[in-house]
Amino acid sequence: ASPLKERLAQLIPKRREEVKKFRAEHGSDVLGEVTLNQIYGGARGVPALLWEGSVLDPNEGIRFRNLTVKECQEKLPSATHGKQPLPESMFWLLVTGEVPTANEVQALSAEWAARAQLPKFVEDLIDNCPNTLHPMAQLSLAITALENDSVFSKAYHSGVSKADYWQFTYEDSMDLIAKIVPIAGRIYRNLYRDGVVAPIQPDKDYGYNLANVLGFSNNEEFVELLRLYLSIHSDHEGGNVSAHTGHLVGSALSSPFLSMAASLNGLAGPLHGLANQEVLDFLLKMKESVGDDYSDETLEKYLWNILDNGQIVPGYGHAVLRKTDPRYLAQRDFALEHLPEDPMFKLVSRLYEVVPRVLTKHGKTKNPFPNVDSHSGVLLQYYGLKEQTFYTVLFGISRTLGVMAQLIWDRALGLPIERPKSFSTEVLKKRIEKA
Ligand code: CMX
Repeated sequence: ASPLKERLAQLIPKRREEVKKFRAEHGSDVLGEVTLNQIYGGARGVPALLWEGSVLDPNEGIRFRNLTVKECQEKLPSATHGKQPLPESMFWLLVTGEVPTANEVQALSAEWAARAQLPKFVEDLIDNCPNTLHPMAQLSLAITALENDSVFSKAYHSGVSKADYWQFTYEDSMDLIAKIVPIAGRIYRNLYRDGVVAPIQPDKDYGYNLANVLGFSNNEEFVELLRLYLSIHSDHEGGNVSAHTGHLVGSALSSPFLSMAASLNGLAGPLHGLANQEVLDFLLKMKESVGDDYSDETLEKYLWNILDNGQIVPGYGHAVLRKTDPRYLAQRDFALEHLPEDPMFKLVSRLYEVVPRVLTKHGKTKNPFPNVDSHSGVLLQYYGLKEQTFYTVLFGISRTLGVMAQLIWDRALGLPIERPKSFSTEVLKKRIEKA
């Protein structure tokens, strides 16, 4: 039996009752209005989605089930000799709203390791991808292919009761979280190494196993970095492209595999998760150009050149955040502790001082401060994971935790198919004239 599934089975009936009562009492209460600019402006700020795992405050940053990044680092169980939260403990928190015990976390590690076996045809599918196909496209293909063994799809077609959908969503989610690790390992080892993937260790945790399939598990510091990375990239409330896409596609009762593949395709965009790859490209080019000259004058000149060319500074700005992302700060703390003298970290540090000033003067972006993607690349390259085209895959593994946690609740609460209303410009004009 799965302790997490047992806990969920206790929590779901209570939550269903709570939501039923809440809706009965307040179902017609008004939470906001929508302006024409919001319709043309990416629905920014429109309150329209349910998302249980996390809520984003523009100034404070993310809270996972009401815990800040720092509180998660303090409260969530870590590895025996580590101090970063184990991604298992983050998943438990996102799903249940509760901090798990060390035993509960260990049971999750063991369950994920036990479910990690890949179907042979999925391995062949990855092996047959040309090495020119971006790792995110390979990841999405492989996750889509896991549909072959979806217990949710089978249960749906065999006519199970809607009240039980969550159980099958749970089973697929657990398989997906488990299998995405050897999938990522295979993509990495095929593209950048010898194609040999280390087996999943049944007695090790998720972060260790990810490091191991990539070929980096002999460095405990890197394993700790991955545990931190996987925990903090997991969830960023529901409106971002990857989270919203997973939720939307799942609302059509597409399986967790099909929903997550769609989510990953959104994460692969340069304005979203691909920004971590773009940041390292940007830093390496900048380093080549400025050498060791990190003076204000040289860095500012370089940045203005980019902006004057109509390009963006990757890793800076955010649709919701208006201050420095606490996930950036958690990674900065890690760097200050483990690689304070690394020249690339020093460049990132200097940019943290210079870019906000330049972007503020430039006057366009609503948030001149760094986001999560601004920092991850320099940490990974320090430990030898230098292939930046792979970075978004790591983000994708982590984001799977948040999207799956919500998908389980979507089905537990019986949420319907999503279908917001759209209008043409002509119809909008008519409605505005009438108003
Ligand atoms: N560099 C230059 N210009 C920027 C900018 C940046 N880093 N961030 C925003 N702007 C510009 C926008 O392009 C926009 O210009 P136009 O008016 O010409 O279209 C203007 O400032 C206003 O944008 P905004 O309201 O501040 O930002 P949005 O909510 O539209 O977009 C985001 C948010 C993240 C896409 C944007 O800040 C950006 O492109 N940043 C760089 C890419 C990045 O780091 N993405 C990762 C975000 C985190 C994640 O999802 O992983």
